[in-house]
Amino acid sequence: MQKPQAIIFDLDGVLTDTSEYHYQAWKHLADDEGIPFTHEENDAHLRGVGRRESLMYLLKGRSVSASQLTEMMERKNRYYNELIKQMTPNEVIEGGRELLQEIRDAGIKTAVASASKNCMVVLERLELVRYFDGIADGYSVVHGKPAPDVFVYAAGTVHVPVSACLGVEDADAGIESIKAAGMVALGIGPKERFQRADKVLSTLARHRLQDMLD
Ligand code: B16
Ligand code: MG
Repeated sequence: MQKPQAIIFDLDGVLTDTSEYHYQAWKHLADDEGIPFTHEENDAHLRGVGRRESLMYLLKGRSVSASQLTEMMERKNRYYNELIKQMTPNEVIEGGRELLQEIRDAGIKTAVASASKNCMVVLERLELVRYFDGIADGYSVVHGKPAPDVFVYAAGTVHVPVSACLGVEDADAGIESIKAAGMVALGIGPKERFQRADKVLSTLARHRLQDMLD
């Protein structure tokens, strides 16, 4: 592809493996409630999906009141925060910092487009904030992935038209969001996970800018 003017990164599962922490927090809640829940289900149904939608999947049709729903979302978030408060800058993917610096040195803008309301905490724990020209997170837009809004918002933060942006995502819902925004999409993970990615890499670790563009 042509050199993009901006590269917009999803956070969880792309720049760091917080997706495992999200899984552990959901698993804790599922165990509390006596609901069976596996790693495979997490990968297939919850990856990159917002908090409320994730809980709706986890409940598997059990009927609960609105206040119970809120309490469960808060409980999962407490469990997740317990896990991420231990994070250190070592949990950035291998070579991630160097890759972000290389992108910036090439004159390409960098932004984050995360569904997470904990995005800033994670970026701060990882000491990554200074590598981004713009940040869009779970507080930035109303409609989450697969709606295009968070990627469009992120492009706006760096003043680059969507057609000149490359979006990077580990979740199929995120790839749908990138394509709906009118961007080129790079999927991170196994090829079978993605329906509409323009290119797929199994991981972003140990890669250079050129590997993302070839
Ligand atoms: P929170 P991303 C997503 O972040 C996660 O992949 C997903 O597992 C999580 O449910 C969602 O954020 C909401 O997160 O509960 O922290 O607000 O992959 O878009 O960076
Ligand atoms: Mg993700």
